[in-house]
Amino acid sequence: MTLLKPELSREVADAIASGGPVVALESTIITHGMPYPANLETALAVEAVIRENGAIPATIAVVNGALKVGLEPAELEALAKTKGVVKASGRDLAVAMVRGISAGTTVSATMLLADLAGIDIFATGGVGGVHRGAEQTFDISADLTELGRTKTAVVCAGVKSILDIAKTLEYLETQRVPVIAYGTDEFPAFFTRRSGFAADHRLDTPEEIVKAMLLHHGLGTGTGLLIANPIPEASALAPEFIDGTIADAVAEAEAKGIGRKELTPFLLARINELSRGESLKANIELVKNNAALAAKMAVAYAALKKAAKAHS
Ligand code: PSU
Ligand code: MN
Repeated sequence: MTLLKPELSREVADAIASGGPVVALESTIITHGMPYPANLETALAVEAVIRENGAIPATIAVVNGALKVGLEPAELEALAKTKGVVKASGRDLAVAMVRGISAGTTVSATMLLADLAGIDIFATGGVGGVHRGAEQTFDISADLTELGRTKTAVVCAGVKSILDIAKTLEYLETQRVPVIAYGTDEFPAFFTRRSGFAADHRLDTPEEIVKAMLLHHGLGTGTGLLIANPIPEASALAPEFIDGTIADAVAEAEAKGIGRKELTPFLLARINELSRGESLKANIELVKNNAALAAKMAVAYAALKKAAKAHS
């Protein structure tokens, strides 16, 4: 069966056709990850950072049932403002298309669509993972299984300690996903630069990371790669402050019986409220930082692929 082709914006289509650098961006961070208007401002700022670093941004979402890769500013604004937009992981896309609805795409759905579009690199804030208490709830994000089957490199700031970080790293190992920390030995914990867990690998330049990407795909592994880029020092939160906030939010979710796909959006919103916006500020800075690294990787990867082609 032939695979579907998402609808590419003109700019993204041209960049892909010429082998130019493109960075995919997700939209659940817009619809469920941040409040309006910070969500829209951040989405636009992140696109600008990608351009400043020499690549073309491709924000991905479902708009009235259409799979879109590269959104117009008006489409971004509508997604950011509309209440009750669906959160779609990869498994939800087909039904969203049939119903003709709009949806924010999670890391899992965004990887799937980026791959169909021919985009290799994707920047976000944090990926989903194994939730605390997963031994009872079985709550493991589809982001992790998608990383095990789709060849996209995802640049994130590690994972939040709303998750069980140790189990998340174990699960990534099972899924055969290389976890590469950028410029650090430790796997970062989103709001903080350290998690207490060593990363499997450390690389110190975007050029080395994309070389590893090309080799990883050349081995026919079939999996994605997770690139963990620690939050800039100046924007990092104090662990004692944010860990307490996260623990309160997790306890509240448990008391209220919140689970399944509502859990992550609930925790993100509550952490933002309980931290009086401190977490949101840090979140915005780390996403921009990830976008810059992803764009540099995309520029280096485009050059590497062109050189590889010329030699073959
Ligand atoms: N974690 C964050 N910010 C986010 C998300 C997770 O720190 O915005 C979003 C991403 O879109 C991610 C999704 O793919 O939540 C994971 O949801 P779940 O845990 O339900 O799989
Ligand atoms: Mn879940």
